[in-house]
Amino acid sequence: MHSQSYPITLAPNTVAEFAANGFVTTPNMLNDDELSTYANAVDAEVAARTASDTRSVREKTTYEQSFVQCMRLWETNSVVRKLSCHPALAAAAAQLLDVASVRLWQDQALYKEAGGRETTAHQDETFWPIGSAPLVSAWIPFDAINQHNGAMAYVPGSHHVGNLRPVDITHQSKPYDILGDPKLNKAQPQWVNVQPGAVVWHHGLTVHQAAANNSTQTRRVFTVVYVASDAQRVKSWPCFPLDREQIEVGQMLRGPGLPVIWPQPDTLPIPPTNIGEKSGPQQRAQF
Ligand SMILES: O=C(O)CCC(=O)C(=O)O
Repeated sequence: MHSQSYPITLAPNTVAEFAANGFVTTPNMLNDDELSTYANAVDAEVAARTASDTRSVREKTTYEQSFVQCMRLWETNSVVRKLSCHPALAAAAAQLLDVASVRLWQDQALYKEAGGRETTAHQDETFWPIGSAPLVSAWIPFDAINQHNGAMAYVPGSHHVGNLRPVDITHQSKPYDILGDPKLNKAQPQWVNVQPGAVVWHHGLTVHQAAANNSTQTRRVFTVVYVASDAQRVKSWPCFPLDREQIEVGQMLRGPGLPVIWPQPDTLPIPPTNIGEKSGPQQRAQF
């Protein structure tokens, strides 16, 4: 058992809902001051990283039309670092996964521009060589989001079916129609409207998608992905956060790029020095 008490203890029915459905919303996780501080910091970081990109949505690739994706902001922005390592969120992740300790797997801004297309249905964890290690994403909206401006939809219980075929969400090849996978037994995705301050959590194997943004404003979302601290690499295929730490197949995750954030460390983690281009918007399709 961990020795730190949780900053926010989740209600048993929240944990049970996540275990049953593979997604759950937790309201009031961030107050208004925190939200505006973090939203401003993420806005600034996204603006800096995309400053030289003057293309309109229509001029972008199919994948880029789903969102502007900027990854590992915690490594380059000390304010965003506080959000990515937020103890209440990391502790909530540990409670949902029912593990004593979690690491930061990645963070990212997913800004769906006005007119941006839908996000193709997929499972996250099939993209990464860590098998089915306990993994959960916090989807943190900075604005109210509904089906009109890019809400997410989740297939209830789909995390129980295990790793399905990876979906090429970049559309460089025809994406696998995961919603038609026989293992899902025609289960339909459920749309989730969300207010700023809330967090929507989804399990690494929950099938999910997002609606197009038919509004005139950018849909601003930040996500933090947490993985059980004792997860191991199980495949050798390239994966930036594992390769950077020289983690081989069969070895446990470790290193400054994959810091333990629950239990809360004494000080904020110090990011790795070899950030490179992989922390910028060039780092695509590594959901
Ligand atoms: O926000 C989106 O459009 C997609 C998000 C997503 O797929 C995820 O957070 O895993």
